[in-house]
Amino acid sequence: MKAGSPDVEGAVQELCHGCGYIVLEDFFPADLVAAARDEIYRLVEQEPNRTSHFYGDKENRAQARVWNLPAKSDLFRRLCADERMLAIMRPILGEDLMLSSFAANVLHPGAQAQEPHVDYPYWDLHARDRWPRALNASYHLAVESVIPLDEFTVENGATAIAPGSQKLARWPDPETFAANHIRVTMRPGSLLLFPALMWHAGQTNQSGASRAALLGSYTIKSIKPIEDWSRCVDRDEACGYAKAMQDLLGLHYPYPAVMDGLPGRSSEGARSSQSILAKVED
Ligand SMILES: O=C(O)CCC(=O)C(=O)O
Repeated sequence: MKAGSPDVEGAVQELCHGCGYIVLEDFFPADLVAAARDEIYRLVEQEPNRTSHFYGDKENRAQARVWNLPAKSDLFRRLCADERMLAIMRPILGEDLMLSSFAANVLHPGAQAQEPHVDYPYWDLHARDRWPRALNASYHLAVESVIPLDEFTVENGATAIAPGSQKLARWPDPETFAANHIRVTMRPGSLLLFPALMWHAGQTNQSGASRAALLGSYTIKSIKPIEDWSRCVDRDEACGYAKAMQDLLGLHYPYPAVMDGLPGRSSEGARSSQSILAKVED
C-alpha cells in the first residue's frame, strides 16, 4: 500500500475483514525516524532493565523496553500522533480513540522469541473465563502499530503474525501459529498496523546487531490504558502538547469523574447542550 496518502477504507477493510494487517513502507520521514532511533538507543543505555511481556519466567536480558515515550521527546509525540495513521484507526476505534501505550522494544543479539499472543486488552485471553463468553471480533477494542527503527529482517527478529487470526478472538495455539505465520520484513520508518486480536510474536534476534522498534497500542475510549498517563506525563508540560496528542492521552476525557462534584444539571445526552467537559475545564 502507498504510504503518502493511504486508502483509508481499503486499509480498514483489510485490517478488520481481510488479512488483518497492512504495511505502509517508508511511511515516516527518514530524518524523524533516524532521530527517534538515536534517542531510543540513548535511552536504552541509560534506563535500567524494565518490565516486558510474553517471555515466560526465563531471564531475557538481551531484550529491553523503553516505556512512556510521549513524555520523553517530541520526536515520539510526532510519530504516535501522526494524523494519516490515526485516520485509519478512527473508523475502527472511533473518533475518541486513545493511546494505551507507546514504547520501544529493543532486541539485542541473542534476544529470544516471544510466545505467540494477542495484545492488550486481550492479553490475558489465555485465562478465558476472565472474558465474556460471547467475546468476538465483530468490532475491535485495540489496534497496534509497529514502527521499525532498524530494518526488520528474518535474521534479526522481524515480527511474526498469523494473517486472518484477528477474526478468531481467541488465544493462539502454538501449532497453528507455527504452521500459519508469516514474517513482516520491512524498512525503517515503515508502519505495520494490526488489530490487537491478531496472533503475533517478536522473534529471536540471530543477527550480530540490535533491532529496535516502536510499539503503539491504541484503544477505544472506554478501555483503561496500559500506561497511566495521568502519572507518567507531567500535566503542565502536557498543556503544551498538540491537541491531538492531548486527546490521545485522554487529558480531556472526563471519566472517571467525581459525580458529587458536578453541577446539578444534565451533562450527557443528545438533548444536553453542555457536556460534563464544560465543568471540568472551567
Ligand atoms: O517487537 C516485536 O517484534 C513485537 C513485540 C510484541 O509483539 C509485543 O511485545 O507485544
